[in-house]
Amino acid sequence: MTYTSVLTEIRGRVGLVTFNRPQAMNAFNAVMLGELFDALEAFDRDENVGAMVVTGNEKAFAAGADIKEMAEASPFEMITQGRVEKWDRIRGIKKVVIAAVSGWALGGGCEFALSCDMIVASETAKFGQPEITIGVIPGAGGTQRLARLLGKNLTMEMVINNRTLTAAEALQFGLANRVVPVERYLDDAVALAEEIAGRAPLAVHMAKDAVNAAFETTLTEGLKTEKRNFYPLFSTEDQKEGMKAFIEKRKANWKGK
Ligand code: DAK
Repeated sequence: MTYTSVLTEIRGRVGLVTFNRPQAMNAFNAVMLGELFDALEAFDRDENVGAMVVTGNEKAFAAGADIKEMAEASPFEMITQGRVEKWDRIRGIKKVVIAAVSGWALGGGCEFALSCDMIVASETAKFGQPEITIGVIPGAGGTQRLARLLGKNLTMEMVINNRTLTAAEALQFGLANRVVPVERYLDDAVALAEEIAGRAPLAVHMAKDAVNAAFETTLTEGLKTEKRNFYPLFSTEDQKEGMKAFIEKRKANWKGK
């Protein structure tokens, strides 16, 4: 598959997607958004890929949706162009996706990073929801995902008063998993993804699904999901291998079965 607005490569067992609209601070136009999810879904199906990383460049992860593209849109066009469905495609990805963020992660860029499973940030990363400054509000989950992560008051300040978070704040408030010097953020994200790609694939999938359930439902229902994901793993070869390897004091050899 040939893309123009994203670049793709496989490093080890990690599928890497790089936003490629530096002239527009990697703003998401329809083409880039479509290519992003096409690429992630292709990696999700690829047996050679165990986990994924999405990144931008040092100056901008992504500055949000392309304002020039949607400036004249009517509500009807916003709905019928399938934009909402496009953004939701991230929720269908089964393998782990890590956002490697440097520079600006604004609007939809911040929301996309929040939709990933983990965030590795450079010291220069800045997270914000500036939609209020252009007369709208976040539309790809920002109000909900930030409120769950940061609580109400800070989310209100970000969404209503364009408060941005520095990388240090993102780490402090649990939005970023780790913050590293700018020279290292991508390599560290890929190394983390490689580590995850080396784990038992079915267990990783069930774990991701169970953790995500915590944000969808009540504790009682979430605990049921956890059990539903836990027991079937005892029918896998990897569970037998993992526990045998522990007892025999050796490294497990995962098959993904
Ligand atoms: N859209 C289009 N172009 C953008 C852009 C954007 N979001 N951000 C930057 N650019 C372009 C600039 O227009 C400029 O292009 P030229 O003028 O050179 O042609 C180029 O990128 C360089 O930008 P600057 O000259 O502004 O660079 P600076 O370093 O001075 O500033 C900045 C960088 C990132 C702070 C600034 O560019 C900025 O504030 N950008 C806008 C950030 C923003 O407001 N983001 C929120 C966009 S609204 C939806 C779901 C989600 C969304 C929509 C719908 N559905 C489910 C339907 C999401 C909405 C948004 O994200």
